[in-house]
Amino acid sequence: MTIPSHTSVGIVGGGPAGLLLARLLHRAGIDCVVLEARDRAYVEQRQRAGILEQGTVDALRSCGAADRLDREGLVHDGIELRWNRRSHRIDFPSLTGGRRVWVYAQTEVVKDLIALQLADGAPLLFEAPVTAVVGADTDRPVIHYTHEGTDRTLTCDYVVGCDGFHGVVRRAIPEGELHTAERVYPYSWLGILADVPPSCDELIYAHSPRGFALHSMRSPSVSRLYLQVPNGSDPASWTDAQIWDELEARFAVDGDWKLDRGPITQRSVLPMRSFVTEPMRWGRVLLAGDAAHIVPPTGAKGLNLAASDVVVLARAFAQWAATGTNAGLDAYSDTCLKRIWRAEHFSWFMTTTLHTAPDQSAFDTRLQLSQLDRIAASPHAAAELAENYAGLPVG
Ligand code: RFL
Ligand code: PHB
Repeated sequence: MTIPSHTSVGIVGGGPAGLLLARLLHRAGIDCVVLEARDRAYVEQRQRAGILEQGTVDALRSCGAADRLDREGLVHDGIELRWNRRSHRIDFPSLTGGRRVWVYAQTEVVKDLIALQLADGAPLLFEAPVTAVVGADTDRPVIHYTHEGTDRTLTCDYVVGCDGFHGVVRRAIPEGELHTAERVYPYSWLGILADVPPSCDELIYAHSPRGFALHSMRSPSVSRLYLQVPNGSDPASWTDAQIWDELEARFAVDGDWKLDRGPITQRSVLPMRSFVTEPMRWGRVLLAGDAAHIVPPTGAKGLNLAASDVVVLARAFAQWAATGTNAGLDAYSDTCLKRIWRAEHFSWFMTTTLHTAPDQSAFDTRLQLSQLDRIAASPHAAAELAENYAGLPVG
């Protein structure tokens, strides 16, 4: 493959944000190059999110990347909340005017987008770590990267940092220009993948005196489950039986529900953080997805926010390419931040309502239980949760 030395849009990072942006730009006839630090297998295997909102599914469909999603994705019309050994179902379509979500793993979205990109898309380079972006305030920002042992440069009209929370593009923006807001939570998740059919038809979010637990799934034969654990926990310090016992204790509910066990094939501990950097554009450098914001995973928003950022951005680039106007690019940051802050609030709300903090008082717990009771008692409170979870329209 010939690697160009100039492109319209240089995309740093081949995660969901970078890959979807590349696909949308390709469809709009705008040339771009994607530079990804890791190898293809690593990017395709990285276990992360599992829930797609309607807006994300619409975006994937709009660029021809949803064939397998439409065949294999599991449509979910609700979630179950558990607390005090009780259970309450939140029905999305009736509470949101018809919205629903899809269970389709981020790994699968990424595989689908990579396959399309390599088949007929713009150049996508793996093992091409970007070391720096210079000239954000000039007409021709330059990406410095290495590939096959050689230092290279890519000159761009615009650079988009889709390089995640630990990426380098954010550093191209002078420190004084960026404002960040952050919260680090005093607990983490131990996530497992298990070869066992899910013990539920819909996801279960459980509040318990022993801490939070979540039952999700990857397919009709693979379950994905999470346990709240202390920060710094070593995933290897738990035996499989201890993990299943703890999950069973936290999901305990009156009635005859049972948690089926199976071989655990993967486990990892993920810390939880809220983070927003503003603005998301400076000069000719723009940030999208986790490079600009992080949410704790309790609201299932991370991947969906990344997708909505790049939908807005792709529209702005299409307007710029067609008419030369920067209006969409100028509005990008403000447009996205409205949705981002809504998702930040919702993710914080779900996290702090369902988890038990190390210093939690009896008062804090009673507030959590009162809030959960309110959601069960009031269609208005339930609708507030459902609208946020199922996702607001991309705008
Ligand atoms: P990604 O997926 O982190 O992709 C960024 C890509 O950029 C590459 N990169 C570079 N490439 C070139 N040069 C450099 N210098 C580079 N530096 C980095 C990286 O290798 C990577 O491929 O960000 P993106 O595209 O914005 O997508 C966002 C989503 O991945 C993220 O919001 C969610 O997965 C968040 N998240 C979860 N969300 C959920 O809704 N549910 C979950 O269960 C869930 N689990 C998770 C998660 C995020 C995690 N991270 C980031 C620590 C579990 C983890 C471990
Ligand atoms: C997942 O399936 O990995 C998942 C689902 C919902 C969440 C977080 C993670 O809130």
